[in-house]
Amino acid sequence: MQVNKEHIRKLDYDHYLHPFTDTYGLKSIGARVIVGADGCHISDSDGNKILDGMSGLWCVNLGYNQKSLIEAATNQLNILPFYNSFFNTTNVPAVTLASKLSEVTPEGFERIFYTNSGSEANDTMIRMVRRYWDLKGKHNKKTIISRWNGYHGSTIGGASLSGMTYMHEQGDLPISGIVHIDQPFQLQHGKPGESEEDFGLRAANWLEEKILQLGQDNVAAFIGEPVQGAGGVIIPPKGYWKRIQEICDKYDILLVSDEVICAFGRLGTWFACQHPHINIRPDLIIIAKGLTNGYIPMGGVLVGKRVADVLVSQESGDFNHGFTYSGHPVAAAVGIEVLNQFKQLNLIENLQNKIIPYFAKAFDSLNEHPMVGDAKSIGMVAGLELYQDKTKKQHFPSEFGVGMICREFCFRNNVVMRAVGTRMIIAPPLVLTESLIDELIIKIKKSLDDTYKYIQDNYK
Ligand code: PXG
Repeated sequence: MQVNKEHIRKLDYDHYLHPFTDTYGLKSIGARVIVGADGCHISDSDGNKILDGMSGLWCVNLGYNQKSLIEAATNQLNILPFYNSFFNTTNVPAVTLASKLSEVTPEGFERIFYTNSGSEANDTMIRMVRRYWDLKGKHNKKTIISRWNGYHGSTIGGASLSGMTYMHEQGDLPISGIVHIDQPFQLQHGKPGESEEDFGLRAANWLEEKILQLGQDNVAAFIGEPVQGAGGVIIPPKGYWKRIQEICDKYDILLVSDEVICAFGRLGTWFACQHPHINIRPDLIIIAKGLTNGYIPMGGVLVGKRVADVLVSQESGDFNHGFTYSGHPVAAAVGIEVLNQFKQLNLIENLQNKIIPYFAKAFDSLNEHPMVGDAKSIGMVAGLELYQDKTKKQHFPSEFGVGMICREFCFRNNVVMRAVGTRMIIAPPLVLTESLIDELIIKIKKSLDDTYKYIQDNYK
């Protein structure tokens, strides 16, 4: 597609306020204009074909140009482009998707509340767990515990649950009734000589300490991402989630698994809570992104039996919550086709048997780079640390902005990688082939080399 880049950039600056962006700063750089996509690559207005190591934004798991998804949306637009699910009405795709989801969800998950995004799903979750405890007659059980550096969205509720202080600083957040504990990140919080298991136990016990401090009768739920995504791909230590589950059981706290990134095969299982390294029995699962392959917005709260039974009981009455587009028929039609594609492509088995082991080995090889340490993956998500001295695990001074330098070189080398501080992370499409994994790793290595050289030339 031919576009006049400078014209688009001017309109962009004049009219479009981007998410999480310093608009003034963007003016001098100019936004990168993405004009098309094919398979696992995106293309920009300069004609570059860029391997998308971030699946759009953790969502285009089946890649771009999936004809069957496009047809599903187009057909549904012709049949019924919209109708709401309020006032005792429903629509066929929303019902069909809900029932098909229940075939792949963990046992006990038969119901979904639809939203349009992960943030809305988490806001829904806050209202739902508080409503649950009210209906149980435990009116003080309102506080939700989450984690510093977790990410749960950008609405008032989602941003409050998120543990990003730079978000809290804007808009007087968090709202009341949301508190945080530290993240289970051994590189940050581990003690010298501490084993992974010991750290996992110690980090999980921060939840128990917080519950005891607040009083168990005041705590409604604990929410966490099985593997933290936006915070920098923080893979939890062994034993962490097992202990979290025990604590939630012991103190009668609902467990919420935020799988907006980690569901739909990202870890190699349908849902992240089913992965052997996580292995939890959540009460609620938050989904979005991969549900519709990012082609059209949709999210939801998967509601487990314990909460569902109370919400749908004869005594409970209306749940006064919902969105115009809850259960949007076009989004639901795409969601159904995503599930079909997973089955047709035999994706989960293919990931487990072939692609994930290949990806894990390839990503691990990045540890050989002089600037890289702690390169680690789980399923199809991975992160590494950029070190000034990797033997001492010493980082570059933060003013170097080493992550941002590396991200820019990645773009120049036609691969998308995301920078989080000194961490570089990827979550490539799940339909990546072995040869595309090779392409990905070659491009990442070149970008690391370029970053290394740039720093040596400029900061000695
Ligand atoms: N929960 C999790 C775990 C997420 O990763 C949300 C909720 C919110 O979803 P919506 O659809 O409202 O954006 C997310 C979203 C990043 C980045 O920079 C990550 C997300 C969103 C935007 C940027 O890595 N995750």
